[in-house]
Amino acid sequence: MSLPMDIAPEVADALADGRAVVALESTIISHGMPYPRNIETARQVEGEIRAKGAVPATIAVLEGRIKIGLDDAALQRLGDPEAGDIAKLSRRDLAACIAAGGSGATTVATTMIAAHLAGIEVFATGGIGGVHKGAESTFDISADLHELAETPVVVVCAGAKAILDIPKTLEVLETLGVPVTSFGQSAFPAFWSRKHPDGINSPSQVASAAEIAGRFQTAKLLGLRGGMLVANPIPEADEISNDEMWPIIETAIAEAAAQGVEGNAVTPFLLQRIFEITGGRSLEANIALVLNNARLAAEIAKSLSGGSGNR
Ligand code: PSU
Ligand code: MN
Repeated sequence: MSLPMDIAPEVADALADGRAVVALESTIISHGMPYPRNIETARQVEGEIRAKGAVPATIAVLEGRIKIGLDDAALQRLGDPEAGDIAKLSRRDLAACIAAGGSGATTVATTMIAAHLAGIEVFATGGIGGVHKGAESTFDISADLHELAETPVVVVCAGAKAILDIPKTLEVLETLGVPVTSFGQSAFPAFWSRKHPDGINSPSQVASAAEIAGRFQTAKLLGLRGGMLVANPIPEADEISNDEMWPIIETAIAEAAAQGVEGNAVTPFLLQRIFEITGGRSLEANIALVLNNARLAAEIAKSLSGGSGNR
């Protein structure tokens, strides 16, 4: 039995030449943004990475095979609700989906697994999953956190989604020994906003992509297992203030609880409700921060590949 994985020729060539490649997830397409902006955004994110001289590799599972790099038809299949159901695949779901020949979108956790299998070291997303508010009774803690402790991939995000309990998320990352750093500021960013209202700081701060690459290479030399989390604040022009977001987040969480939403449906439900309550503004901010993360991830990938971009 061989590894059921197909690497797009453009990505395979770049990897063979040691050029910069950036992995991208697909849950954000299938379960994180409404159609058709989800597909437009996926293409735009790939475009930002190319403009920086790196090669994008969007990852998903289609008909039982891990796809590293998606064509237009695959993006349509993942993003268009009328094209059929797409599962949300976290670590526990991956082998079952592949063994059954199924299709699904990869979360941060499973995108890291697939990127590592393909030899990709850098991955850009929006916000990682984390410890949900009320986790002391629900135990809802994303598998993304454990994956960061296991799999050697640099994940660039805009912090944990502000629907989460960010202090508890940082505590769990500390317990798991995951290096966490903020880019260009001390505060740990809160996804739609550059700072958390309670002024929560990252355990460390970096000023350049080269510094991030240096830390990752050092961790590998030391034989430390796992990845790194880079928290890149949303650009100032695109942020939504905490004053505005916080009551909206509280409302969405209360609705989820009242409707008994649980398990892996919680995050998509909250994102959709916040989109509706903000009249679509949360989506514009989400797109802006993903594009911003893609640019930084491309710079990190170039640093790791010895500065060589797409020649
Ligand atoms: N970032 C976004 N939108 C998303 C997600 C991240 O901007 O939809 C997805 C990621 O795939 C992440 C997942 O891994 O939400 C977390 O889901 P859960 O809380 O069920 O682990
Ligand atoms: Mn969960």
